Amino acid sequence: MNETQVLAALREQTIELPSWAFGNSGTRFKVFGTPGTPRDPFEKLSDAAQVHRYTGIAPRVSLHIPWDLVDDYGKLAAHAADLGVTIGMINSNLFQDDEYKLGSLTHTDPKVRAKAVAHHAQCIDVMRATGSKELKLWLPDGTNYPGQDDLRDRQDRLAESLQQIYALLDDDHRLVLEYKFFEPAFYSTDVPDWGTSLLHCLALGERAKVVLDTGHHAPGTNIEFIVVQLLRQGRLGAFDFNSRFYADDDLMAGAADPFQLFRIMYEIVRSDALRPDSGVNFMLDQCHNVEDKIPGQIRSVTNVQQATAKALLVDRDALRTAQQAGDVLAANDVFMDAYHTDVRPLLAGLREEMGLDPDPMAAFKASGYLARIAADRIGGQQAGWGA
Ligand code: LRH
Ligand code: MN
Repeated sequence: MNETQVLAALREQTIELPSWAFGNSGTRFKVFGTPGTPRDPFEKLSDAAQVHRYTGIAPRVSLHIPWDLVDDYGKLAAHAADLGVTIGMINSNLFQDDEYKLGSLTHTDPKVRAKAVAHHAQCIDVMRATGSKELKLWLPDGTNYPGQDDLRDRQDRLAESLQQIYALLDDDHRLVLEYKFFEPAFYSTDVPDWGTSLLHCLALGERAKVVLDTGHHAPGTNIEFIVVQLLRQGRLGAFDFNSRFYADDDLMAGAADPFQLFRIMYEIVRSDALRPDSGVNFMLDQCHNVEDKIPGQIRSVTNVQQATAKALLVDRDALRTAQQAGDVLAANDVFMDAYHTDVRPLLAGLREEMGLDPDPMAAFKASGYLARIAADRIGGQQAGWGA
């Protein structure tokens, strides 16, 4: 790709933001509050719109139900439109109801499964009211001890429950199913890996795809290989980008392992899946436990953008020539050359072309927005996971 083509691809890139990243989050040890933290989904959208305002590539915000419950979703969608953003994926929540202690869609009790299915009917109503076309499922279901439940029966119950949810979708809706290898369950997880999610999606139908959360794999997993396999099947629906040093740390994308993010984005570019109509939704799924949330999202968006720019700069012809020749060092050198390229000047130029400040973080800091919300948002309950 020449520079014009690289810039054209970057100009089209969009990254979806998680509403919950703007609320308080933490660990079982502590959830720290922050002055100015949003108290409701309207304020979360206002903060998310700041990220789009300064990066130019974050025009959608994903909601989480019931964390983002409001009386009037039309009003929320109008508020989003006023801010220049739209509502993206609707995330269901199967991990905070007492009834789901031993499972939700996999529970032995049909009444509990029916409740979990009904929650998705509610989420689909939110999709209709906000114009969202994607229902995103992650279920914490699993067991903590061998023998606690029948692993095969749970899969059969899960398949049946997912079928019931899939049947509720409108024809232009998609269902994306996220996997995670452990936590909150510590012996078995019912959707632990890409293969299990893919099998359930294949059983459901064409509009069911897999969500790859970069923090949901066993250490040492070659995530970009999974990206290749899901793209080959046409079943990669979305990413939840974040980074980690140990487990599901939900740190800023590219912060812990920028090289991994580059390798993932290279496989996206190589399979021509960066295009807006590729059907792959690039989303962040993070928690800013100690850093300021809006700057944390700005940094994460620009980290993904940098990884994408480097991936677009890989000299594909030289790489293929070296690969075909079996020239291991030459091939790796071509790949690493792109990774070692400083793309910050290119991205600064792109932002200027887009009418933006070349340095989004500095521009946001200079706006005084953080001080304003800290002064304005007094009283009320700061938003969080409510766990
Ligand atoms: C589960 C998960 C899922 C969301 C939640 C906020 O670990 O990645 O995507 O529902 O985080
Ligand atoms: Mn996730």
